[in-house]
Amino acid sequence: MGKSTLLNALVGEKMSIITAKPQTTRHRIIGILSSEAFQIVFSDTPGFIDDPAYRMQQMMNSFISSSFDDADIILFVTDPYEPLDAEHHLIKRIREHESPVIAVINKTDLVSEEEIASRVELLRQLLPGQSIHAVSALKGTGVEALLADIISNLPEGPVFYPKDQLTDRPERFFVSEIIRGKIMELYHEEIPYSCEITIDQFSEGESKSGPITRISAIIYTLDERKKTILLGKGGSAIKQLGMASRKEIEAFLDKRVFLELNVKVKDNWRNDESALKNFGYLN
Ligand SMILES: Nc1nc2c(ncn2[C@@H]2O[C@H](COP(=O)(O)OP(=O)(O)OP(=O)(O)O)[C@@H](O)[C@H]2O)c(=O)[nH]1
Ligand SMILES: [Mg+2]
Repeated sequence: MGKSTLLNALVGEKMSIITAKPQTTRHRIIGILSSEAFQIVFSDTPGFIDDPAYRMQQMMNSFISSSFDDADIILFVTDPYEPLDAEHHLIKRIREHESPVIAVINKTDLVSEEEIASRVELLRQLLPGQSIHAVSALKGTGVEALLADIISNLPEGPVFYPKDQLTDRPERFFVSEIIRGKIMELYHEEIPYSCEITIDQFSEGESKSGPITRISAIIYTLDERKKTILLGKGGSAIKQLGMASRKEIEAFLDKRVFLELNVKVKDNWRNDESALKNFGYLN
């Protein structure tokens, strides 16, 4: 659908990780856009999972529910390919909800004007009276107009965050997300879905060539076989992961980084309450 791509485009920062694989976003990620006149707190969420297979996926769905509960405006992000009808879970849920809804048809760079028009018509029928925007989050088309519509629908209220604050999560969360995003890009099949990352060291230090941020991360996976795949022959895969991650972390922090990755097995972590707490899915 491109929810995270849209969040990044609206906030103007590379905040939420984007990959071609489904279920990339696992948490509710907040991006804050402030000006003299307004403050918008955007929540990026996971995509809805019809049939959660383990506790982590249930928690992912729960982040959508909590966003529904808190939101003043709901952005329903869809694309020209998603099957949509009156029975669609989110359409039903949105129709029951009181907040204004803005339906966003994303990825319009991939289809013809006619296809966009028929999609707009379909959404008009499914969500009568709500505004509809056709955008390309990737190219930026229509994002300004969407933002203007969001601003015009904002309720009056107090400012929640300092004007220069972009998110509510610490740097180390984004560092772990960058590593997870690289795992999603570099590994296949079930590997990306078997992994979770924690950061066990994040400290500013000195090296011969100047200041350096030392980061050590643990990649948890489900079993020894997956650990072997993550490491690769002679450690070649993990080395590639480390290099790709470090490059992106350096760009994100705007600092030189020394990154160490360790792989550990944590059996069934996706159903394990204490592991899920530790990984930030449960309070
Ligand atoms: N052509 C095109 N591709 C897009 C656009 N927006 C997003 N994409 C691509 O669609 C894929 C998924 O984008 P994401 O932003 O990660 O989608 P998401 O809805 O956040 O996905 P999950 O977090 O997995 O639920 C990526 O490969 C993006 O580059 C767009 O406007 N046009
Ligand atoms: Mg996402």
